[in-house]
Amino acid sequence: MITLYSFPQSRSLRVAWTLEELAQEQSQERGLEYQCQHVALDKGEGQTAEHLARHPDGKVPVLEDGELTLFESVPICRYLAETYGDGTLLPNDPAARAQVDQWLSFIVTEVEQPLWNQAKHKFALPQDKRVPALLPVCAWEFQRALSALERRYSGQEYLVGESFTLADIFLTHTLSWAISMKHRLPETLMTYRERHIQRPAMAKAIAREKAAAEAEQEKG
Ligand SMILES: N[C@@H](CCC(=O)N[C@@H](CS)C(=O)NCC(=O)O)C(=O)O
Repeated sequence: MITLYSFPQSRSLRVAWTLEELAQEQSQERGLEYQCQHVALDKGEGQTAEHLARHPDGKVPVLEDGELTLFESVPICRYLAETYGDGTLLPNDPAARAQVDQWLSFIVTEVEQPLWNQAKHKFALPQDKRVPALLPVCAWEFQRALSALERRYSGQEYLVGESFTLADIFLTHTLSWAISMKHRLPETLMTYRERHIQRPAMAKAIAREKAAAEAEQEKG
């Protein structure tokens, strides 16, 4: 059984979305099943010995698949697509696969980082470690990353080739994060995000993480 350790509105949604896309790819007989286990990061549950044994820094996402425990959203999603996919989310062709990897790397190192730094210096770091003067720098860096992105993305349906890949999951998720932090996106990227956010697998992934959180709350 696959277990995803998750928290709503966090990077674990990338994994839940990947799992839901793969569940749709699979034939009825093989159907990919997984459970979502909420980690109450807001109540310090990430730092318990139990969770630190799964993730050395007490974060989500973490994936368990049988004997395997993995952390970090990129390798988790790549592992899932490689193991359970049909070559769509992560193409088999080396050149197309390298292009997906190129975008994954660009998204997490260039596009996501200014957002994460902004979040850290706004609320995530301990109060005495926050440097408010960095906030405008983060906003500038994010816009710069978007400009770079726009030099390669000019309104096509998908980032790589003719089908939806992991690169689209990561970019759509990261753009949604930017919107939640009140960043302005260029029209082409707004249209791109709106198109992909409507995928049924995305709605299912959000619902799964939310249900897991509610189930934990009910337990008290
Ligand atoms: N690079 C990691 C980032 C993981 C991460 O920072 N997760 C956040 C939620 S989005 C977290 O668990 N934060 C809790 C904490 O910092 O203690 C990934 O992509 O999986």
